Amino acid sequence: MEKNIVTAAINANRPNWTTDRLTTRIVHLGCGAFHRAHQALYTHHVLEKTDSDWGYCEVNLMSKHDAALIENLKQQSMLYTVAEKGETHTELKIIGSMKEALHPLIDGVDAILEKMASPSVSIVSLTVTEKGYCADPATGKLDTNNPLIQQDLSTPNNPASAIGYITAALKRRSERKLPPFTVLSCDNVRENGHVAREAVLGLAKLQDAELAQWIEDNVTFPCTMVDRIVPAATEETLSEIAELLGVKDDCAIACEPFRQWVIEDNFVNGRPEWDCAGAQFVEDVVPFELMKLRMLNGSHSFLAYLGYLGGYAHISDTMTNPDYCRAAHALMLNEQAPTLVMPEETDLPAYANNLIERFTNPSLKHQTWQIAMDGSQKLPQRLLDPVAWHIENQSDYRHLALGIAGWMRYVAGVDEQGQKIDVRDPLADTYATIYAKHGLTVSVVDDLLAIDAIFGTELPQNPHFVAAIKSAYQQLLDIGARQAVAKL
Ligand code: CS2
Repeated sequence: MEKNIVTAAINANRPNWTTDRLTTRIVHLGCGAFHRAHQALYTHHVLEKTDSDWGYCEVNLMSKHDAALIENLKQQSMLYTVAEKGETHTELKIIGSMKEALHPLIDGVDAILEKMASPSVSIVSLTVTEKGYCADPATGKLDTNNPLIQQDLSTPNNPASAIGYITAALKRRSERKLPPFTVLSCDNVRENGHVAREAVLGLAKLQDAELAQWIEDNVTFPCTMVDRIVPAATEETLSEIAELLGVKDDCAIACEPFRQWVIEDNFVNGRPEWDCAGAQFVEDVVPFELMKLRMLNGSHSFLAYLGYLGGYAHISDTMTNPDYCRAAHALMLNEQAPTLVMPEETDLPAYANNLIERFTNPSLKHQTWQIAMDGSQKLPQRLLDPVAWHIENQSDYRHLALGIAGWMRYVAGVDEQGQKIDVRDPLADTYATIYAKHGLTVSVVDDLLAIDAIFGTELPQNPHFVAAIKSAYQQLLDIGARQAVAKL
């Protein structure tokens, strides 16, 4: 039976339109928590404020779990709730920007490619996480050894990766003489548009030179900076929202009130007026991306590894410890801010203060374990690029060094109390092999630094860097994370 959360909800802002108003003009790959609370919500606010008809076809490519979400959305007439949780007040919004949804396990691969190739579609956007780009994290180039890319290459009409889907759909459009779509990356990857372009063109070149040329000539890949803290939903979140809403919504998501979206205005086939909903269109997004990746995400990773090791389950818990709070602030202002070149009016100290406030929000249960995931994909842009800057400028980077050592200690897979850590990372097996050889000793550092997909080739050659990481790692072994953070 279809569940009508709009009529059942007792306590929420709700759309006064139905999906009939919408045309699928955007296909979104990766209908996870972040997308539901970010781009889909911006597009919903555009629908509220204008006579727009821009709607989404949501696509999840990966797991069975994702397929369940797609089924649930359909059950709920493509409506779901976003709970914006401030320190004391929660605002519920029912989001009405989704028109339809597809999953390869339910609808088949071809249905998705056809949707992406359909004339009404003008944008294909993505939130597929860092590893979804199948690129080498250190260089940003397509990793042709990635098993998903291997499948894309052997069966281009039955792709596996998001990059493979985009390339195959663009091929159909070029063959049918249809206009291209814009590829809009919304992931936390430095120069995300350029990485998406590298990956799509890299794959197309290996498949079909003519297609690669058509993509080069016709498709744009704007960069974006996306920001909103959206913890993965738990049963607890869902029941809390159900209580407020008056009905159970299996697709609901909770997040902070803050949101930001800075977009390079480079669309080949039209776009919604996202500026009406508070997005900022600029010529060059890269400085904003770097600011956010280094100041927000960099300190998030620092707090996640050292916080988890220190026994804290959530970011807001770590922030109750004044040493962690002070260290996060110092990391942002003393070691990340100086590496940035921002437009004149940017106030980085105010940005840092605001981040500290956002991290402190006790009603957001953002797990340190969740942020600790996929460190191999996150470390380069969050902590290693800034270290390279400090080495060049001969300045102090002890917070960054402790953050990197914290990651190394975390991937040991056992915490300071000897309990198992569930390490989730595409390179988890590599870490396990290294730790099996060395155990919890400082000698692991050399082998971890030798993973060039993360560290590249230059940093591990720098004796000062190696010494700094070894000393921070040894300190974690000797006195533990809480004391090491206190001593910074
Ligand atoms: C976090 C981000 O999980 C993580 O790695 O740092 O998801 C972070 O919450 C968002 O980028 C905030 O915009």
